Amino acid sequence: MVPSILVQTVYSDLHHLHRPSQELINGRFEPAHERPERAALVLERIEAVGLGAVRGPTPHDAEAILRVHSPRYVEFLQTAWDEWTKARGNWDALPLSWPNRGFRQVEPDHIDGRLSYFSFDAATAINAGTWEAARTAVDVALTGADLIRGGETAAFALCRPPGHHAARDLLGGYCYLNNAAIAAQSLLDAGSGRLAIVDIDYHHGNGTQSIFYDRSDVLYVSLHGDPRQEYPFFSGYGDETGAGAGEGFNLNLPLPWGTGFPEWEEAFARGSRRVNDFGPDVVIVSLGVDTYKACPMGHFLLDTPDYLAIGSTLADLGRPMLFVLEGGYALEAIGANVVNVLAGFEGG
Ligand code: OKP
Ligand code: ZN
Repeated sequence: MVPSILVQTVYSDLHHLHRPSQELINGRFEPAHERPERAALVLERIEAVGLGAVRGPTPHDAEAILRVHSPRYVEFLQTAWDEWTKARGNWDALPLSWPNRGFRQVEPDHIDGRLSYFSFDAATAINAGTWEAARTAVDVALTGADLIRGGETAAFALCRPPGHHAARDLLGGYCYLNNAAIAAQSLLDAGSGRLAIVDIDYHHGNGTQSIFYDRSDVLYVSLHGDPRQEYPFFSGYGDETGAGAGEGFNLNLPLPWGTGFPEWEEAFARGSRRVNDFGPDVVIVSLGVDTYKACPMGHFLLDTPDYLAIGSTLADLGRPMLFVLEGGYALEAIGANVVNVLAGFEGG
């Protein structure tokens, strides 16, 4: 018997250009967790188990990015490294203070101020190749969207850096450009009527939520660590249900530290029912595997075989599906966990 569906992967080596050296985490600098090996290991596993074909991205113009991100922000991302090296030197750019409560929301002139204005944490460094890598990750996601538009049942955009924390004009959480949101908007612009984004990364996708918060053509459903305990802390609560025309089209399912697969699956079933009721033309899955029990970044207890079940449940939605890679930092298992979702989908 041949598998009913093969998931094609879109991948580019250019993600290696983004290689932040360190991040501020838990009160100290540590080697960055979001590193090139992550994508390399996922690719290696895909090739080892023989999923669908792996292909490179096709270039898309900047227009698609500007449908989601502001022109000033995109200009900042493109020029930040040059300005930083002129002002500071040949090491990663990081912000140090933010326009918090009571501060002016203005874009300053100096690179230090601009880094702060366009970011929300100090975990998300910019190096020489960050822009090109982030820009290429968008091409990877858009090429995945093209495959779906061309009639494929599913495609996997092996994006790096990830995207779901990036808002219209904010970087953070290792994210610069919101790959999933840009792909979603491109599908809508090409004629899809409605679209669901199912975010199963361990962290709340504050960027994706905020981009579509007041719209009813994109349903955002997210399972994640409860923001009372977990990053990004200021987004992802259950009472964030959408605004204006978007009221009712945002579903957050926060779960406490220590959540195991039975409880996760129960919340996932709730999210899936909402997606079914919505009836999207396409589902985009923000696929993070930092829900894994040994992920250094997460406090859920999912195990490698659970990801097969997740893929199979996603197949039950019966919709064309674009998988977009987000987080997952347990290098020893990232390949198996990501590929299990895709293999579970193929078998489901
Ligand atoms: C990116 B993605 C935890 C600090 C968290 C940033 C996490 C970014 C996660 N003590 N720092 O959603 O996987
Ligand atoms: Zn995450």
